[in-house]
Amino acid sequence: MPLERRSWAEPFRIKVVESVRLTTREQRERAIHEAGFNTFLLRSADVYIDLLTDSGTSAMSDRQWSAMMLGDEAYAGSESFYRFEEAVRRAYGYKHVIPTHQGRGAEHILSRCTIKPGDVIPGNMYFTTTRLHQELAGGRFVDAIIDEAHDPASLHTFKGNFDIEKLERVFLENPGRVPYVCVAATVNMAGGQPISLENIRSVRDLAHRHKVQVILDATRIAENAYFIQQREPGQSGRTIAQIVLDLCAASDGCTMSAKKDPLANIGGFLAVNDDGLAEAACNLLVAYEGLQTYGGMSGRDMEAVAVGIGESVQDDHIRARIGQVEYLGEKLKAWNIPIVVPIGGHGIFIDAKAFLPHIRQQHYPAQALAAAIYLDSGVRTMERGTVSAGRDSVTGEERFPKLELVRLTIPRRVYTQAHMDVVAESVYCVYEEREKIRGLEMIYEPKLLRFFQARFAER
Ligand code: P70
Repeated sequence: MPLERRSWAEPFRIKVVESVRLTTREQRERAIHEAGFNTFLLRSADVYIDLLTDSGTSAMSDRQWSAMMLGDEAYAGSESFYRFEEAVRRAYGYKHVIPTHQGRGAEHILSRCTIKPGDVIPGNMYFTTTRLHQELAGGRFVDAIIDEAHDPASLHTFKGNFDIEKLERVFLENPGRVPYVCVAATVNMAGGQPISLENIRSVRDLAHRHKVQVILDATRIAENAYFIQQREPGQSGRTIAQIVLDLCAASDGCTMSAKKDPLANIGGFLAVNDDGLAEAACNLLVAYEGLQTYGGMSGRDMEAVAVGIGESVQDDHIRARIGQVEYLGEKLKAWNIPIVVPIGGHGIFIDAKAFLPHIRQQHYPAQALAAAIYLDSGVRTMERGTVSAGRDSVTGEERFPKLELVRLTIPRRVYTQAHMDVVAESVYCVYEEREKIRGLEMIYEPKLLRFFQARFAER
């Protein structure tokens, strides 16, 4: 009998391994109490499978490691910068490439160069560091994503799309006060959801009619391109590399965290077409990041990013990367565990409100669930709900987002299918015992990006 479907496997074999530590329940009890129920404050030695983030946690290839030996550590005019610049231009197509130490460095420089106090920056859902830099520059973020993005159960195929009417309203209500539109591909806080090519082109057309620039957050653009290839009419025969170039061509520039898609452990850049903006950015760069030929990265870092960018837009790579995320998501779905659907690009997002209906949002259900999963198995995940949303920058009130999520983020090329099975089974066991999980109260709250350092106690 012919097989219904043939399996696929990762397009690599493993050359180096790193041991991980299994812990006992008592050790984990102690660790999570010492960490104030915040998975950011755990020591990695106490973590078995680390799904906190896909940021800077990729396994580099043999080619990346060997390129690092070629790092030119000259303070000025490093050869590594020129290879980095060439790789960025080839993959993304922008004219000017401004290196930064990571994504938020690029966000800082961009915000400082473009935003005046009182300005408004529309985007397809907020991201924590992006919005913070917009606010620190005196701007205000306005969400213009489609309503479906805020509904974990909506099966819309492009939940990262802008609502073009909402966006137009922002332009009409704030004439001359919109420096740029911030377009994320994919949308992290919505669950790694993609924007379609058609939608970003409409955004570009509308923005340009209002003389407003479009800046991409290209951090996970190859993953976005994969969903376009799979789902958007007319795109299935095209390569990821071609679609990535099309996405960039629909914008005037981008910020990038090279710690995600580009498969590096550190690095980033701002890339723009406008000569004046590039000049202003290079000026600020020397104050905050470093010279325009390193921007906070070492020569070897730039080599690793340059090679990683090339690998990140290969079809085989991205199919296996997102295929692994889907494998985990399908297992959880089969057990009726409430997750954000469609399954996103960089991780599985558990709907903590649906998972823990007995915990009110004021008592941080997603934070409590992340701690409970760690206690069960040593799997580390991240809260993406009320704690991450923080307080309103004007009123100081806590924001209660519709999406109260726990993110199981899959590092690229790091874990195996067996690891995914262990993770899925842990979430299943926690789900079986969910009534026992208690809400939390915050006993220490930092002022900026509170989720990184906040501490909690059980209620
Ligand atoms: C994550 C990481 C970083 C990120 C991102 C998007 C769409 C910009 C950046 C900043 C790390 C992180 C950051 C804040 C809170 C939690 C975790 N996302 N845009 O795990 O880039 O980290 O290089 O400065 O996702 O999602 P960088």
